[in-house]
Amino acid sequence: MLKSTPFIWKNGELIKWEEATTHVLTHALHYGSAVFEGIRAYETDKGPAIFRGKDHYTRLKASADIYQMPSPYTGDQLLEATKELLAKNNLKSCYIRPLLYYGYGSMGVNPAKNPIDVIIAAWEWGAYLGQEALDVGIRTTISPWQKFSDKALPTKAKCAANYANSLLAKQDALTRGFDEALLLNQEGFVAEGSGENLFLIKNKSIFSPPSSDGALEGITADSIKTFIKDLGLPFEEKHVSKESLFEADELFFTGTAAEVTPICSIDNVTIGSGKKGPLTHQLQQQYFETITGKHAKYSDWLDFI
Ligand code: PPE
Repeated sequence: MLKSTPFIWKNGELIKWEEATTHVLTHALHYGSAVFEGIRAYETDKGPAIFRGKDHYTRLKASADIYQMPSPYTGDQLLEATKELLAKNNLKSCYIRPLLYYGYGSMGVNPAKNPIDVIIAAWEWGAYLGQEALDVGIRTTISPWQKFSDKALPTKAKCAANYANSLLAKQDALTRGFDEALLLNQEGFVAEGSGENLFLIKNKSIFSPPSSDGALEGITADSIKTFIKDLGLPFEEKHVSKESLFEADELFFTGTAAEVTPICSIDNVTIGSGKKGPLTHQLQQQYFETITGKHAKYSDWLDFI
């Protein structure tokens, strides 16, 4: 169960969590006509800070634009609203879910006659795949569900509808006793996890699939790529074949929710040492230090409440 908080922000106001309900004929509930973000805030020595809030709200705007949803609020307004929400809820370390959706008013696929509602909810949410996942790593499987092509749905937009594909893959993985799914695209290259981007390490070089292979342009992945560049490590964006996965020295997932999660096996085949690898460990540590404000170099990424 979600750990509720006193308030949720909706259309410019703070309302009670229990009262943040919606009509059953809300358009988004029927047609997936919603775009959203997942953001985290962490406790730092200078108080709670939202990690890369501006970038998340920029991506929300981009998702909305792709679907021609005019947002009633600017990114800056939503970031301010997020700060107010966290302060009023007295939240320190938490997950933040902004959602822009077509509300109640008319049925039928055409969304245009519905109002656009905006909510921001925040609550305490620990490790997405469990603490052990971060320490030891997770067991993954290659999904029988293919990642949809960007010719079918824009993979760049974080649209609720995309997550039907993720849900099928995740559900299947869990049913078969794995922790998470890896989705391949139509060409057979790795796109991403059900809610994470993938990184591969081979002979001390780091690789990640291009977004054109069906991956969301992850903000966590972008932070990791920045660390890689600043540390002077070799990095290349390239197609990741299924075969190359099994030959990898290390594999890890990134995501706001999943943070930096090592992968220790795929379909019961051990990857590398079968434990968190040294480069994964280094980048994970750098990520945790950065989000908790321990690297002045990346302080621009933090918005204090
Ligand atoms: N790919 C997908 C499909 C995805 O959903 C996410 C985030 C990422 C990659 C990583 O993106 P970023 O968070 O910007 O690094 N998934 C969000 C939702 C997870 C959920 O179960 O809900 C998240 O991590 O917040």
